[in-house]
Amino acid sequence: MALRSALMTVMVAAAEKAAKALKRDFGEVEQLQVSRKGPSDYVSAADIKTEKMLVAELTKARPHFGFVLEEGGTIAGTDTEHRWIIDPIDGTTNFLHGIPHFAMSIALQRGDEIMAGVVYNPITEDWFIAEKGIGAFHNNRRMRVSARRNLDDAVVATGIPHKGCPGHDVFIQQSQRVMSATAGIRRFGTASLDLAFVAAGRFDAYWEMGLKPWDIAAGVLLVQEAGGFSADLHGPGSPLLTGNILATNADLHSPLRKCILGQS
Ligand code: LIP
Repeated sequence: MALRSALMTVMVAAAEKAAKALKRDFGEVEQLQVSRKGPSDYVSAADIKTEKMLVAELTKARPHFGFVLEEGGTIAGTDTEHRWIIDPIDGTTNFLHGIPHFAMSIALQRGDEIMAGVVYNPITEDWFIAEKGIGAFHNNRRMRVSARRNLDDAVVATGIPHKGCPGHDVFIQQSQRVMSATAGIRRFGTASLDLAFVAAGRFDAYWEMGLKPWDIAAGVLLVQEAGGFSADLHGPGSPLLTGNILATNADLHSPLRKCILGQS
């Protein structure tokens, strides 16, 4: 990246530092695939270790900001306006299975607004970054959401509720409608990268239900700064609060929403 703000420099440096250990851990997980016990304890340790490193680095740079963490919960800062929202390994199931499609997701929130976001896949070394009002970038290139206008041509990413989570029946009905109206559905397993791919114009849209703020906080800003928008799937609420998201360009939003929800 050619020009970076001081804030983005801090976020990228923290991710770079934590990525070194995470890459080694991923290498280890790849080795452990063939063992009968599997690498799951190892992966939760990697998750916690990465989060601790990110917290330590970000605290060094901005000592008063709070945190909303996937693993460590909420930590109040003395600056109550600013908080980091972090998923150290988004796409844990992929990581666990040695699939190199996962990311660190780091967002900075001020009040209710996401001001900056970094989604970084340390294996492919893909950086997706955005700052409010400045734009969204994939490595050094500015991102734009896709310009497709017809559902027929759209490739739509989604997420399937995990075993034990509610919504399997609803999801099957939704995907049945989407698969007969679009060019295809993709399920890659990492919400932050799904949103980054919408921002990059690779996916025309993405929807998922039951997400947590750390899965989508950075990605929502990537899409917004790339000219698209994210909304709650069902109504006016913020997807960061409801966990149900539809992210796409302005043309596809309404027809796709109606299609997903089965409204004529
Ligand atoms: C996961 C997401 C994935 C979604 C899962 C889960 P985790 O995050 O990125 O796309 O389908 O429900 O939220 O748990 O790997 O950090």
